[in-house]
Amino acid sequence: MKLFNSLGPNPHTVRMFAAEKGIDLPLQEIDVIGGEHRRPPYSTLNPMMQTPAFEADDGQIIVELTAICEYLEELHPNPPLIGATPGERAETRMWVRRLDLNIIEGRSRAGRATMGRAFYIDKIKLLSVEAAEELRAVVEDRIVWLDGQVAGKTWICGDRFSLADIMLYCFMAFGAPESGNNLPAGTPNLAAWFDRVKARPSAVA
Ligand SMILES: N[C@@H](CCC(=O)N[C@@H](CS)C(=O)NCC(=O)O)C(=O)O
Repeated sequence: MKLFNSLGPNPHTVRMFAAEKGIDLPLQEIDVIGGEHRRPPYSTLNPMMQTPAFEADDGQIIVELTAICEYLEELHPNPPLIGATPGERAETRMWVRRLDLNIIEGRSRAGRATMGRAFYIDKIKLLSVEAAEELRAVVEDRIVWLDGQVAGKTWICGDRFSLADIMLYCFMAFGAPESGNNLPAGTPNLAAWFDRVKARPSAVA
């Protein structure tokens, strides 16, 4: 197996997930800044032209970080990071879906249209800067909502550290100052949660 890796929070999520499980994941670096992901052979392997992509031992290519993590969990169920029971798996998937729909996709889209504008402008369709700022505000509203949901919990799924924590951590850590995070103001519960995740050895994977 190997992971087509690059800078960015999406590959980081898979590396951290694998590190939590003690999986030695060989990496093949893809130069996203140099546009390697938009040219063959990578663009043939992953027509979405994004990283990460994962090549299984039987040669199957799996794309989308949640699909890759699900696959790794099936091969290496312990420690469970999606869940050991149907109920645990459903709870993790509920949070992962909420993160994807309400925070991660919106934050990525807004970031590409603002901070990343010069890089992306001639490559993909972008929101206007104004729309991106509005989207950023919508996302921040959902993060503040999430802050209330994690009050009194150690992890997003309560006592159970999961893929949901890894995903949100990698996105809130990406591009953040060394001593801080990308969380909006008014999220003290998530700020404490962020520091707990950051203290795990896997965070630097
Ligand atoms: N939905 C994808 C998102 C992948 C993604 O956005 N990857 C970023 C790197 S973190 C990327 O390839 N960016 C370069 C580009 O979009 O041109 C997933 O779940 O893996």
